[in-house]
Amino acid sequence: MTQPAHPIGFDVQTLRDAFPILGETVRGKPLVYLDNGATTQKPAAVIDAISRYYRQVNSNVHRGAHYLSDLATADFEGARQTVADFLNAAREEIIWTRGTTEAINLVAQSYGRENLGPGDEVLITGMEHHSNIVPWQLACEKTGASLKVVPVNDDGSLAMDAFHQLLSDRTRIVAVVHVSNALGTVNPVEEIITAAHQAGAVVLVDGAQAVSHFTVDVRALDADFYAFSGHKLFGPTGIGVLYGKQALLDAMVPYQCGGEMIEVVSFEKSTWNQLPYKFEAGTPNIAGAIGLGAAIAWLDGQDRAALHAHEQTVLQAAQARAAEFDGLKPVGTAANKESVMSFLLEGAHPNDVGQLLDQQGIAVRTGHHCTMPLMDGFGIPGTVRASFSIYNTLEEVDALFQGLEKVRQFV
Ligand code: 7TS
Repeated sequence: MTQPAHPIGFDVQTLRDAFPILGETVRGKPLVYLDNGATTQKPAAVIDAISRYYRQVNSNVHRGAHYLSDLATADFEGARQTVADFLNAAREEIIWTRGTTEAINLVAQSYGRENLGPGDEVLITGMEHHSNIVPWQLACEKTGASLKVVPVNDDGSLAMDAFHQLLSDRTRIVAVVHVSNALGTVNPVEEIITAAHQAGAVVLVDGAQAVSHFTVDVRALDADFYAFSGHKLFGPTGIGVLYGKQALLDAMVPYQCGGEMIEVVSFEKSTWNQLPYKFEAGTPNIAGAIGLGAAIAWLDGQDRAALHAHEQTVLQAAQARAAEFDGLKPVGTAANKESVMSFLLEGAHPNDVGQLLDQQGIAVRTGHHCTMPLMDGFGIPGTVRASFSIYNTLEEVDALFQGLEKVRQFV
């Protein structure tokens, strides 16, 4: 297949050259990396920023003790400003976390425990990742609130009629995934946020699978909380972001306690530091934050509309091939989708398909994708998931389907 025409300034090969790992071979075959939902690869700009930090800057932050400490603090806080600009938020509203999981736990344990009580409801959807289910279950157990779930339609879209019916003046919190990791469905978060606010609820959006595909403006969305992970946005692991509206964060109690997050400590009473430090106990992941800042700066330097158009071209091509492939059953065919193709192959367990593809150098993920209730709803144990990113090509789509042809000969 030939690459389609893209707006000037986008060339997938040039883009691939920015990612050192894409030139690797695995099992003697060129790497075909289609597991971007799990984690994306990192451009040299990110790897270099982390290396430079450890080689030339390494010091603890906010201690003001010496030259390198000041430099590390400036880089670390500069990265926070980069994230704030990326989301159209204020610097004080950006809390560093380990990732999406920790960001959601922070809100559930702090805002949730403080604001929920018997009779209150938390509304989530049937397509949430476990990390946007279990923290709410725990918060509900501890407070006497109950968890309600918006069902998912057969095509993997959200049952919006049911959402509007389930939303009531008992709903305190709505927690919803922006883009489903298992299906690729893009949820109508604008509509959800508007309705939730009318009902008096706050909304947390799990943006783990969204921010790498399209721009997110938390103010335009009017999201109350927005969470994402650095490693799914071309940045390092171990760093993520919780955005929260300043008024909400100001009113919340700390989630973890220790150094950095306090103002004054005595044995009688301690007081909290200002935002965002109130939620950042202990020495933070300084190199991670700097690496994530570098990832966003790198992404900002790209034509994001062109990247998105390319991703959609690759997804459509894959889905078109899937529709013609005997015995392939797609899982998740909603109209509005990002770069995820989940499927089953007749007569083959997803894990076996994954292993046979791996032998051909093709990396996909198989299983329940940390969405067991969603898989239960479809009556399946899991799927094979090819998840694409900006650097995947139509040749790689060919490789995937050639790989699947071979799998079919085995099963
Ligand atoms: N929410 C969604 C929608 C996700 O896709 C993931 C990770 C998380 C939350 C948790 O992110 P973490 O960085 O805190 O772990 N999803 C996947 C995946 O689909 N395959 O591996 C991890």
